[in-house]
Amino acid sequence: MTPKQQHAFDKSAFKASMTQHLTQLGRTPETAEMRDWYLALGRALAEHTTSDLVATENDLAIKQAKSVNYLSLEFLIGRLTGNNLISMGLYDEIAAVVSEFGFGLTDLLEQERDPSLGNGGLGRLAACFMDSLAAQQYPAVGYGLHYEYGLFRQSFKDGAQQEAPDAWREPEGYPWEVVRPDLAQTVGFYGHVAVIEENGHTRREWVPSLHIQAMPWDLPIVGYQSNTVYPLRLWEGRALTPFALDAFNDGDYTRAQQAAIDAGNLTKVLYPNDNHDAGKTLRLMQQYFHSAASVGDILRRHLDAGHPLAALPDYETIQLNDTHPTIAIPELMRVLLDEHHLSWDDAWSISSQTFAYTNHTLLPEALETWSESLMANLLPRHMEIIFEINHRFLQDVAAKWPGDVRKQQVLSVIDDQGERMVRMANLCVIGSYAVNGVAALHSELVKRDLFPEFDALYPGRIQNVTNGITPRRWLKFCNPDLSALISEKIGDQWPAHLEQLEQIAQYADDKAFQKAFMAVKKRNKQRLADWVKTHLDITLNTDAIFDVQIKRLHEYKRQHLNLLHVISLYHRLIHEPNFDMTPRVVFFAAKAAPGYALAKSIIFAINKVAETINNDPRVGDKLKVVFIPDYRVSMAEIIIPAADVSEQISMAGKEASGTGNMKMALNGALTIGTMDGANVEIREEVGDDNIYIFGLDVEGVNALREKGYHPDHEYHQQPLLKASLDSLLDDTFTPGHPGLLRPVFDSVMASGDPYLCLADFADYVRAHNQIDSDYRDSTLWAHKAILNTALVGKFSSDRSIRDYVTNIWQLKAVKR
Ligand code: GPK
Repeated sequence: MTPKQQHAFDKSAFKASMTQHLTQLGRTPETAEMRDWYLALGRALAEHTTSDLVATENDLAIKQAKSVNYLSLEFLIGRLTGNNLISMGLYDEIAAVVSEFGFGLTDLLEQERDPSLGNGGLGRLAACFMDSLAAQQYPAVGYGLHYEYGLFRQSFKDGAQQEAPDAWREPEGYPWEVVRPDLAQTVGFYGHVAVIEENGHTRREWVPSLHIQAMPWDLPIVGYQSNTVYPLRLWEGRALTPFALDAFNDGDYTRAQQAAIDAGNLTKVLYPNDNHDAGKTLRLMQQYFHSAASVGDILRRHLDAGHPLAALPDYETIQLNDTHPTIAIPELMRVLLDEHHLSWDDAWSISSQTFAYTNHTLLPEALETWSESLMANLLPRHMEIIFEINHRFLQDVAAKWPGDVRKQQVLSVIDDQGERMVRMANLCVIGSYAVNGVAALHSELVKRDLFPEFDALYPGRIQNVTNGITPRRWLKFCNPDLSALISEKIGDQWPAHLEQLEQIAQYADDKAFQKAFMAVKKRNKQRLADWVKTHLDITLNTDAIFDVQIKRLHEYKRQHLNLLHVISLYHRLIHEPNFDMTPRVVFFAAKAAPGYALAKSIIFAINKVAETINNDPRVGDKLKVVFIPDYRVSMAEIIIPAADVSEQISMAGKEASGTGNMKMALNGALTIGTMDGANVEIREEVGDDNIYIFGLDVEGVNALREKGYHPDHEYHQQPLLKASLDSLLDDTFTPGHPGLLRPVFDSVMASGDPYLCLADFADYVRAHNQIDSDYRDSTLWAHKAILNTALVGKFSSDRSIRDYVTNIWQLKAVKR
């Protein structure tokens, strides 16, 4: 691995720098431990990326070009050191340096704690997009929050999920970040709106009663094989010094004091919900804090570069990663109206040409709404501006559909059925010049089911950009052996041009290549098996099918359907004397939101089933079930290269895209999946023979609902399903304690099986049987696996970014 280097590498200077950083940690090369060496390495490398970051930031060509500002409450970046070494083209050089100090580079890299500043796919997508922006040198800034605690760390106690805080920077700080006090912002909350008379005009101005400082921390996003480094700018909430107390209005003093205590808590912790809106005040405070600081910084950059306000859409575009940063729209309006004294029409013209919005879900429980009274209290001026936006918008609706009150009701930003709520998605669609879904099917459903009236009102505004993944982290870095094998055949340019992998297809039936490809897979399986042995003390057979489901725990993702299949295999192994199956290890990894009781019950059930099966001597090594705790990016980097089968089994219509599906296919796993999200497009690329599609599609789901769905019919008609479900009620998996797994049983029986697990069970079993038999034909399997790697080049996030650039953002690359 020797991509071209951006800077001449001076080995002895670098060694001196590392020793210097050891000194700053109070260590010498003699007393330093592994962790000290890792920190010294990170800090020594960060000197280079920081100087490239500052140089990029000061590049006049970039100031004169258009930039994208990616606003996201989550950036699930994962460890930076290994990846940055690859981007910097220094991996081998640093491995040599580190070995001269007596260490292995991979061991040192293991010292880094993952910055888990996101929940799942949405946050990881933001990280892949930053990587692809930098690789292709499209000017960009990522804006996020500097959570003191990332996503909780997960462990199991008697099979039940336990959560512990994730102090990812403790205790020495994170070597890659740099604080930028000169760029700090101040953000207001609460207070009132003052009416100011000024030479015959009245204007309105917000007088907040609480101010919180937003301190930016920059993480370097290093462009692959380029010296372009963009900032991922994360805002930390800090209480202002007591001297600012005079800003407090008397009447609000007590409340402001209480809020001041909250100030230090503002960015303490990431909300651990995925695809779910919990509606907590502190969360809205985080959202506004993030938006206000980011909008402030964007305007500062724009004005510092000497551009007129009116030209903002020519130089800056703001991408809203889901509705979480929606409040940036009224915030920009407020600044333009109240601080720069623009007219409404001028301000709206600027704002509505600046924002674009990505929708990541159709799940009703994930669509954010905020209580109008809560918002009016926390952000009184923004609430006024939202009313005005809505008032003008509803006039357009009335003009388009005269007298149609229902249209007004569904399109209004305010939901007035019951407690009055602000619908953030509606505000986004109204205030953005482009809206996109994240896979072809999803974008169609956004138009057809979620926003049909908006699509009629604004034809062409709703578009599709299919998600992608960065090939640097998800192939080159995490699967070095496969990367080397590919480069041997097609050269080493593919990490920046993933469509070139197609050239691998010609080797799909080449015996020697098949052998080499499967040998790599086997080594990756061994690496995972070793991890499992060390950490979980379970011995695995690497000849078995490694069947993998890794993603957040959610009913719609149907880990419990997978569990039912596992139980059915166990049942047959025990009860059918002639049952023969290809050995299989079923891997799960998933965190459940701490407040999501059923998700936790499913985790508990999987753990109990695993315990029973893994310790039943009748099963031998035919079947093992492994739940890997504390799923995170660095764990994914070990699991994904080892997967034979990728489980993408959401109920059709529910998974907007999925991106784990892309990662596993790229690493040569075959997908078993429904016609949902990006599975549809993966099938288009790899062909029907190289994917296992099962179950109801969106139309089938709708038809079944229409007709009336009765899970108990499935239960009574399918003996294997019934037997599997019944074992959740007795004490098969919880010896001496029958009934502990009843919540999972009830979820698909008494609760009506909202995600149709039982309806899809039979076809899921059929697809797995096909996998079982295909895997035995190792030539056939190798052929299919190679074609998966070869044919998924489309899913590079470089392509996703080019789609955004061409169809939405209109950026030009600035090569440095
Ligand atoms: C969607 F709405 C949300 C959310 O709150 N969190 C999240 O991770 C995911 N997502 C979708 O569930 C995935 O299908 C999709 O691939 C991913 O966002 C990125 O678009």
